[in-house]
Amino acid sequence: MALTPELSKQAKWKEIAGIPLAAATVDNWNQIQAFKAKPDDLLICTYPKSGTTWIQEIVDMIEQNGDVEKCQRDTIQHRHPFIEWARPPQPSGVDKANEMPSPRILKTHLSTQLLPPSFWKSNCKFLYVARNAKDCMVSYYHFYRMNQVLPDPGTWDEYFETFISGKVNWGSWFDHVRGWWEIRDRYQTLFLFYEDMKRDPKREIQKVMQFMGKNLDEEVLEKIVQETAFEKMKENPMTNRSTVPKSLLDQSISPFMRKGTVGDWKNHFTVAQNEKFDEIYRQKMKGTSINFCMEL
Ligand code: PPS
Repeated sequence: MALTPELSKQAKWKEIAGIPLAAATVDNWNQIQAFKAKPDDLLICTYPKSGTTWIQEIVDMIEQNGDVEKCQRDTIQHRHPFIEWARPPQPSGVDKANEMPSPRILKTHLSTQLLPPSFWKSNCKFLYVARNAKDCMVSYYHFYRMNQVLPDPGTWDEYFETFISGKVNWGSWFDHVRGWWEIRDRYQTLFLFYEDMKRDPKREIQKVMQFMGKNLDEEVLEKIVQETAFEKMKENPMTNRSTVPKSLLDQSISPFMRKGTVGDWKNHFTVAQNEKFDEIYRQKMKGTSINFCMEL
């Protein structure tokens, strides 16, 4: 029987420990888990839609000492190997990382629970960016709408329930953020917040610079602030995903660089949804000291 588009979309997703992941990632799980991290690796870690592209561009700009041309060498999704990425016959994220000279800068959306164990053993540097759950949910909803490989998110009300249940790609926001927050003092971790990056980008970029062991002039720092601003990155073909075919990302439905703001959740959540979400948040995040800013 031929698969309908819907069924063929679903067939592309499997689970590991109850966490939905791309089927090709799950099929490649042994290679991913056996990945050999090195002590001088820097791993960019995020829950999806938390500012991954933004922090990647910042890290690359710092690494290239503010040289814009060098940052134009490739699209952002190809500059840092994405550890769990697999789309045969293309080389996997692990293959690309293995080919990369050290010191390597790598990327993952995996939770602490699923991270290849060698990252812990090698005491790598972790750069985590967290975004408040409500804006993350909104951004992920629009990404599900425009991403032609992900399952149909349904209506906003339907997606709201799916997100809360954690049955989205890479799993529960709550488990992800809790996990990385809890390990931050035991490993070399810089834990940043999307909202702080919006409020004071220069200060947060300075933190990244120090964490990377770099010392750049004030002028270079200012340039990085300007080049990584939302409006600049929205127009930059190396960061705005415009090179990805429409059959994968349909930006006429919703642009990848959509709004880049804090508090867009207020345009989506009903009063009842907000109350329900706050209650679930209290339960799921009970006992953690993490604090999110919900509006600027
Ligand atoms: S992905 O697909 O998981 O890699 O997406 P990710 O890059 O993590 O998140 C996409 C959201 O980040 C916003 N974005 C930015 N915000 C502020 N400043 C800059 N420079 C920036 N670059 C990307 C992007 O617009 C998505 O958020 P929403 O709320 O959907 O606009």
